[in-house]
Amino acid sequence: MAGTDGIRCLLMRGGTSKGAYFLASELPADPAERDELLLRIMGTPDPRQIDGLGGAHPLTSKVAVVSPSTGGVSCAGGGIDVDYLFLQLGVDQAFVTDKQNCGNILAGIGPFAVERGLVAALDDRTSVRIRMVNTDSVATATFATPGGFVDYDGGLAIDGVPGTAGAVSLDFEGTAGSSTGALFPTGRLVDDVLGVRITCVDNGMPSVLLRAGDLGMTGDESPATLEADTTLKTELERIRFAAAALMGMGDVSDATVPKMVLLSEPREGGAISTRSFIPHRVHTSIGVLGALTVAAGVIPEGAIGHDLADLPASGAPFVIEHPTGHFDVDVGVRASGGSFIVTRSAALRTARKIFDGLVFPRPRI
Ligand code: NQM
Repeated sequence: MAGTDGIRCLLMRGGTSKGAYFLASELPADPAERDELLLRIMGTPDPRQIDGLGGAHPLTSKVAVVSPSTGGVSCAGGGIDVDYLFLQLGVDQAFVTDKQNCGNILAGIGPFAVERGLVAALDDRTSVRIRMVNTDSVATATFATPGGFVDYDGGLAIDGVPGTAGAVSLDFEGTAGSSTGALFPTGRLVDDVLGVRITCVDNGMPSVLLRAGDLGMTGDESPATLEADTTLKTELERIRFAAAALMGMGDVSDATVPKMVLLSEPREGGAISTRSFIPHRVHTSIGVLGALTVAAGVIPEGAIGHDLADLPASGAPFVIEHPTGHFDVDVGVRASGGSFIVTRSAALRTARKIFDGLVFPRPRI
């Protein structure tokens, strides 16, 4: 339990992110006490997170809290194995937020559930049904478990991670509108905010899609170039606040959503090119739910980005270009009575167990 003794923690790469994974029962039950402890474990606030596990970037300042399922049935009718609460921690600012979900850290949840004995692995392959507590939606993770043990090795390469590892397939249910209530939460495909045309969309990650060209950008700038552009960042933040109000999200000054995604025409044979502000640093690739959301957002004719996109043929992957390569997702959207329905959302990721042991939080300052 929390205190001066170490706390059991598994450090895992999930997709293109890295996080500290805990059993809920091994953290304080009180959320305020838990969050205060997690800040000390990760070394926040400090730009280098030198005294903790955090890696000095939002993509490596993440925590998963996992517990046996409290029961329930998914919208596809299956039972749930485990509950996963995602927490995003600040790096140089002392905040912990549960207002967003994370599909990259999700990739490690099934393996973690097996490692901790919450789910008994089958020989060969195991599927774990996960309730994503932040958005009350469900994902099924399937991965290799030869002889009943997780096999992290394999031949799948994902851009943004060196080498190859074992595939974790992620199938999502109920992502559309899971944070805001609707796939297009303003009720329109396009809104005009502060003179800029945007599409507000939520297929698991509330996001604002903008044409890079409308902001004077080409859309293939590096994350460092975009992060150094303070004029652009100020304008994006003003648009983000106004868009969030239209999306019914209220004051988002302390939230890491909505994400702001600059779109441009594909350059590498994909469907669309992206640069994602998450929302202040620029993603070195793109989030899982972020990618599912961009795909669902640009498919309908008339949405921002639709005319830039080279949409895949039916059944082919939707290839999202990002700063370190591409991410292929499987997303289906169909029109229904004046609105749009997401018919499938799925992606492949990899995960790797890096360290399993006790973490010793730095003392209170
Ligand atoms: O969109 C970063 C990540 C994410 C989120 C962020 C994610 C997702 O890559 O599902 O994975 O957008 O803050 O870890």
